Amino acid sequence: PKPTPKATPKPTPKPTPKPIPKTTPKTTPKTAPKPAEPTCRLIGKFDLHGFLDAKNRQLILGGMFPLHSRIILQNETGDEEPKSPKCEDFNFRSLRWTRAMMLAIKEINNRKDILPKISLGYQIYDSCFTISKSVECTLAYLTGQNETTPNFRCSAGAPLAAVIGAGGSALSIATARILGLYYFPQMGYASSCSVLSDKFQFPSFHRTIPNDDFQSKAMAKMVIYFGWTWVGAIAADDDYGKYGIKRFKEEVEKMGVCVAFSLTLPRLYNKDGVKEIITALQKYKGKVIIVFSSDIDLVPLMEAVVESNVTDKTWIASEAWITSDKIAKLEYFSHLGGTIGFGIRRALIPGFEKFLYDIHPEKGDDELVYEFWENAFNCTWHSKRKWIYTDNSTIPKHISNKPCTGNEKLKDINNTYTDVSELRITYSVYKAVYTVAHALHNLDGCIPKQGPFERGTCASILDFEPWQLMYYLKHVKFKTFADEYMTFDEHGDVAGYYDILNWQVYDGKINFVKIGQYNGSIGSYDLVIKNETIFWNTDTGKTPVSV
Ligand code: TCR
Repeated sequence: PKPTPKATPKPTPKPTPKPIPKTTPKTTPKTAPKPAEPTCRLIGKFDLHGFLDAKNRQLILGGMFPLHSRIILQNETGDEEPKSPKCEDFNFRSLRWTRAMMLAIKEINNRKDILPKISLGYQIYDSCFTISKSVECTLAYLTGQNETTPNFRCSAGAPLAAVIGAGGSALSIATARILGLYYFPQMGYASSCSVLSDKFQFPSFHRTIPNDDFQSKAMAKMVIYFGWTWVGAIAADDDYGKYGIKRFKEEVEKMGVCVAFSLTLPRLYNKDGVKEIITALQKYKGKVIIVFSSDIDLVPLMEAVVESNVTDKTWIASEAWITSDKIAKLEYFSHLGGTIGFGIRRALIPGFEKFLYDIHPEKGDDELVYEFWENAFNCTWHSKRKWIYTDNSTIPKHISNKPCTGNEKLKDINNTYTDVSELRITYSVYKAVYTVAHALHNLDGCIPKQGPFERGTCASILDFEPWQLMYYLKHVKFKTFADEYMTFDEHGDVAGYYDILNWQVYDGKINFVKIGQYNGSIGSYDLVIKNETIFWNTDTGKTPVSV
């Protein structure tokens, strides 16, 4: 059974008019909730209150990005008040994604042709790459827990129109289960797992990244194309890895290819788990290894590959690590050079580079920028630590004691944050914001009596129900600045297009050279590879033979 609404969409289930009540600890039911430390770190808020006329025509977009890669639990024992985990390991790449959301919003606000009478603001949270934080943030959106956020239905303040995120599939799956209850619009920019296409489970989820089914199929076709008959497979221990590899196996096995081994990367770093994989790799005589994983989860394995000198393998990469600077390092090139993988559509966003450089902690944009600066320049803002950092101003071990002066220049360092050569997920974030904006614009342009809802009614831009915006999201159609046509199929999915990339070294760095493409929506000529442009990291320099 599909809950797909027709001309008069009915919410499934009906949006609850009441906000979710804030939880109060059972033991102290009468005390008012204390002004708790923020559980979900608000890393960016752009609220136009005050700038606008009294009518206050503004809407907020929520955003969730993994600005840190791990959480540290704050409760050692089970017999104390639960505290929200802290986050560590700053992620420069996702700060770039976050900035793409900010730029898109800024552009839309300046444009006369999209939502001319509405100002968009944003409310961005750090998911810390974990499910628990993402769920916490989702609840914060729905309840307005972080006080600045109005309840999403509260028309007195700025209503929350949609949530962009939550990042990886496991996080989006968890958050989509909650947002789906309210039929609340969610736009994924990096969640590619095939299960998210199931609208019975995730009725309000849409995404601007293709469903991984295309990628698994493309990988299988590539294996056949190169004539490999045996391959090894490694998957991250999350929905992305498991489903990606599962579909890949189904596809290749249909065509008579054997999967020699299929191993799972340990979820939390664990030496034995990594060692087990290394042993399997050392024993394996075959050459071709397929890896479906995010870069963060893959780092420990690739470090071990280099350390234990596993060579003579050709790595096939899924989209999440093919262009990652965490793995594509020059020091690893003798082991990982020649890697082939898939990248989603790329586009150079006009003005983005300038916008990226236009960041400085003392500009007062956001507290997070202090942390970014410390990590980028390996220095410490001694004066700021005490009042900005919630961790009692302790200086993380990896950061030097050298004071930050504020005169450091981003141009002087090589940082993935300012690298605009591979804007793929970044472009996907940008598209996600534009998609919501176009849907809102169409909602606003509804002609009374000719509207899509009961008896031709329209929704009002400042007081609509989440399911009403869902209607417009489902029917959105527009062209991006890069001439890409954006529209969704009935599963909330976009067309499956990938560039096929190959790691080659020149000019003293690793380059991701396009050696072909895969277009899942055209028939038999879907996979195109230019053999002569490939760099193979094999003894002969030729295509490896898999047995
Ligand atoms: N889908 C992955 C997460 C992910 C990602 C990335 C993470 C993708 N691409 C790039 C970091 C960098 C693709 C998922 O979980 O669905």
